[in-house]
Amino acid sequence: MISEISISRAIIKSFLEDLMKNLEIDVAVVGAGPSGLTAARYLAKEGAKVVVFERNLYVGGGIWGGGMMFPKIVVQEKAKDILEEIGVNLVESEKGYYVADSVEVVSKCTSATLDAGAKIWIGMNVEDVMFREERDEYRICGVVINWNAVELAGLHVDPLTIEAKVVIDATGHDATVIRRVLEKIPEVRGIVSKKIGEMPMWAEKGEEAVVENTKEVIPGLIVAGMAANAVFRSPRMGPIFGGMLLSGKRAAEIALRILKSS
Ligand code: 48F
Repeated sequence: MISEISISRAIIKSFLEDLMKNLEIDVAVVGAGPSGLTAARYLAKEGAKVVVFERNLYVGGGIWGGGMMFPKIVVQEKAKDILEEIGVNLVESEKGYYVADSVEVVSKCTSATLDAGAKIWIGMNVEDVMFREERDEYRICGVVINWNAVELAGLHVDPLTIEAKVVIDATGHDATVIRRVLEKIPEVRGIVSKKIGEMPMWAEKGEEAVVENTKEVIPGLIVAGMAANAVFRSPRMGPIFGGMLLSGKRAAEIALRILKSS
């Protein structure tokens, strides 16, 4: 006999336990695209307590669609080990251009991130951040979350909060977290571009820039992936993903340094 109530109890109990255990974490990664998943994997591997918040009901961000919905992505030599170490098959198409199946990339990146010990919560929108003012400086110290369904329905429902020592904005082209911070705290505008949004396509420049732009822009807040190029007005690069993976790895290294010094 199958009891509907036992099924409900299992789900409610298990997720509430997850929530309760993760009200205070080391790193909140916002966005489960290539940069966010990679950052979370490397952080969790080093023992950090990490949750990835993804507003869609699915992970992977822009990986699935490959190039114009041809489900393939390209990575270059310098990033290929990030995929190879989790078992993604890469085929050299032309010298230095490695192609992978986009569904395989999403699946293996996700599974490796979970296996490393990170939590991934879907359907959850990060609508704001928590901050404190210390010694004339603003520090970001957590995320403000709500069900994305609430946002989409336009309902007035107050959110809940998760305290995090570091927040990584890996929200892609929209750069939603840093955008919200700058709307509310215009004083920090001086450190990033006045206008947020990436420049048109220039793959080589965009790929270099996305790694350089991955940094702590406000104490406690790191930008990674396409969000980093949007903040610093660097070019887009289309379906080459090495920069996204390297940016995620770099975001993890920066976050680990912050965690060690805190
Ligand atoms: O867009 P996305 O894949 O970001 P990324 O890691 O990678 C960019 C590439 O996919 C591609 C590219 C490569 O050449 O340019 O575009 O920088 O993933 C971002 C994820 O963040 C989620 C969004 O649904 C997507 O899955 N997201 C955005 N805002 C929020 C969010 C938010 N406020 N709360 C939760 N999730």
